[in-house]
Amino acid sequence: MSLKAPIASDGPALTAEEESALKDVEKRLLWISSQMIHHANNIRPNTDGSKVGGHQASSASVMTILTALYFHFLKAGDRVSIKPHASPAFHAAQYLLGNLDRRYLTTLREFKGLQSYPSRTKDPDPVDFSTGSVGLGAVAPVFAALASKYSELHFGDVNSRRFVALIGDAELDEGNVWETVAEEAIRGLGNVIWIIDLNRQSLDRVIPGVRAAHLKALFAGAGWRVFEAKYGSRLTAAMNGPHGAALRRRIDEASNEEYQALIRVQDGAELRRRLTAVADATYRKSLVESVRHILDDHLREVVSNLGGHDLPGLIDVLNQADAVVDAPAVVFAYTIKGYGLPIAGDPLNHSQLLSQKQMDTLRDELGIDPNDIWAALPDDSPGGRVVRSAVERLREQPLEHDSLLKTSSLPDSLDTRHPASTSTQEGLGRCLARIADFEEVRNRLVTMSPDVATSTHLSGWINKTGVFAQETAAEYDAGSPKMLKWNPDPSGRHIELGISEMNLFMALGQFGLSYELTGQHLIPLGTVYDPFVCRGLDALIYSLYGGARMIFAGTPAGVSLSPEGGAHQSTITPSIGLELPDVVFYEPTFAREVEWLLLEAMRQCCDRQHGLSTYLRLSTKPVDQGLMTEPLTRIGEAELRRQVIAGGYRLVDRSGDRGEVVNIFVGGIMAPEAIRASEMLLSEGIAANVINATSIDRLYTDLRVARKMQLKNASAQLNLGHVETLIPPSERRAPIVSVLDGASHAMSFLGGIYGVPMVPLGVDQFGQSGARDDLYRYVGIDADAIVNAAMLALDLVETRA
Ligand SMILES: Cc1ncc(C[n+]2csc(CCOP(=O)(O)OP(=O)(O)O)c2C)c(N)n1
Ligand SMILES: [Mg+2]
Repeated sequence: MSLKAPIASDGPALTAEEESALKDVEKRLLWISSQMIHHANNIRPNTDGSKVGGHQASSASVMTILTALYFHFLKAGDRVSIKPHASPAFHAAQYLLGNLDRRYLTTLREFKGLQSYPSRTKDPDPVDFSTGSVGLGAVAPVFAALASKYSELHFGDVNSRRFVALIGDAELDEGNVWETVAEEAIRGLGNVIWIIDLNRQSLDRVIPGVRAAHLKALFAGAGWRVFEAKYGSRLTAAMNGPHGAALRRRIDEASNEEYQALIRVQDGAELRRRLTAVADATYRKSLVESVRHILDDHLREVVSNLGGHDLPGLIDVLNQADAVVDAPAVVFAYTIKGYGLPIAGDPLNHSQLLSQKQMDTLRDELGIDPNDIWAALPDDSPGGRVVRSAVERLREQPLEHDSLLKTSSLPDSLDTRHPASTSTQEGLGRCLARIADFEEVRNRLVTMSPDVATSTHLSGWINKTGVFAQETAAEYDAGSPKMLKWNPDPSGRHIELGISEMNLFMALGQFGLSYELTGQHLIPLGTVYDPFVCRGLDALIYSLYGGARMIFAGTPAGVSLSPEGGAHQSTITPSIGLELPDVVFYEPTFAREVEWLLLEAMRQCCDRQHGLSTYLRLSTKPVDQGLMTEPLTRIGEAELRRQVIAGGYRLVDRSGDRGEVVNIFVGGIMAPEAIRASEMLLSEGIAANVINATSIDRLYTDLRVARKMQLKNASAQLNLGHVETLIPPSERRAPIVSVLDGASHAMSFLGGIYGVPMVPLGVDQFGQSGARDDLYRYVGIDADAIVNAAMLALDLVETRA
């Protein structure tokens, strides 16, 4: 492993006065964040006796780094992700910077107060990236940097600058981190800086072994530039002094556990004894010499003087990392968890809290006025002046022109021509190829896929808009005719990622926040094989939690993908789509529906206040588009379109037919089977309506909203929204059958709307290879199964009566 040789620092070195003023800021941050946690746990009345928590040690670990960042290094336009457990430290910094009202300092982890982990959407101060699930907040800025680079290359102007992540060292255990580090698409992003808070502690333990060297090698191997802030200036001076090489060897070779134990030894003489207790006599002699000039009282301070707590050294390394322009940079900042607190370096300090007595001592040590414990630094003090200049440096400049795509710029219709029989996946591909003709929309739409662009029908779009790369790729077979033009170039509008669904959803999320993070509005649309939505689920949840607006197609879905077999057949994804907040789930049947839904999904992405993300679950199953003609004529195009978006429509309306009534709700591409079943039932004298549930999510939301209204006001008129159109009053006692190429549970709420017997059909086992009809029969969602279910549903009504 070769570390990059130190290069001349780009920024000016820190003067002694600046260092002293920054130290004042650091001390104030340490106090305020520790006191915020102390207040939440020990002073604020605890109504239910549950543990509040708040991580004083994790916050203290990054105090020097945060000070260096916010009060020296960062500038306007920099976007920063903060490790989850440093939330109090982050809020303390925002308080000093004037971005957080003082009254919030006593509200950590309180309802409507400061969130336990930084939250973009719920914290009152400006959080760039939500964090909490370790590993995800680490990589978010990398994809935001890619969105920024993309925007810069397409629009020339962004208000973002550098993307910084402050990461706990145990976050590097998460596989998603390495999926991102190795991702080809992020290569060359010179404005990404990761700072690893290397305290060698996680939640339960001191991390064993010499992992730092291994981790550095992994980054370097992936093309990242690696820097370290290992030893502070006092320790470095001792290591460079007489016999200093022995001291360096002793500390370099100590295991993490031994080093943590050494720095906890309070008594200087005992620390000297343990530090020099090595077997080899010559080595021992040199060691004794190396620390002879350090007084017992100072020895602990010198031995624990790590680079992550040394402001001048840290700032110098940050400047070096900043000077890198051709690759992401990572800084390994060696720290002590709980630095500056009596719990420093204790292996069990993750959740430890200081006692009142310890807090009193800390307050006096840090020079805090006991009568004004929340005071910020006075404006006319050296620390106060540092804060004021930071405030100026961090003042944001909006872009000259608002980049938000207006909904009025979206075409009303795409007028795409679809074949007589086609699938929803092909429908999406054709619609996207058509959208490429609408310049304003094309400019803001960016597609992405984890190595499945062609197999999810993005080729038409790609042929018209190109593949994105930060630099033009060499073309080796120019001139030969090609079905697919794949010439990566900065003007391209499709981003091809490696096979990492985590990266896909992280990228979708950050591109989906591009308007907020870079000033340039982008509408990201991703395609992913539907079963692998689950593989990127954590990143999907993360992106939604952070407020991103995006569109993705899970395609192909279900056992309808018949010969492909069980490993590729999704079952539980409709429930995921239905249950996740801030995303609306659709499962269309016809290509026209796809067109309407796509335009609606884009409209939602333009609405930064109330818009939702959209999940389209699609299929490769060809469906006779003629089956839509009758409802189109009966309902009328504009109204049908409204109903498709609202969650469903009556695909087969038997209200004019005689006989017992049953309502068949069908999710997406099972519609042909449901229609066939309805015809079979009609010959038995049963009037089976087929309701195409384009969005079980929208229908369930209608139900929830109605019930909530009823809970508030029992006498209020029941309003079930669109459901009332789907089931007219005369049919509200009719039993229901639901059919889904997915787990049956997802639609099983429908019976509860009007309290009728219901038989849900779906795929409740893992799939397998086979012809489509064989599989439908096997799992029980074919027309015969639907007929049987309808009979049973009618029987249930009678039994009940
Ligand atoms: C995905 C995930 N798994 C588990 C946790 C629980 N957890 C919270 S902090 C932590 C250890 C973090 O260690 P590190 O990143 O080194 O931060 P430090 O506490 O040392 O500052 C764990 C396992 C989590 N927040 N997220
Ligand atoms: Mg740690």
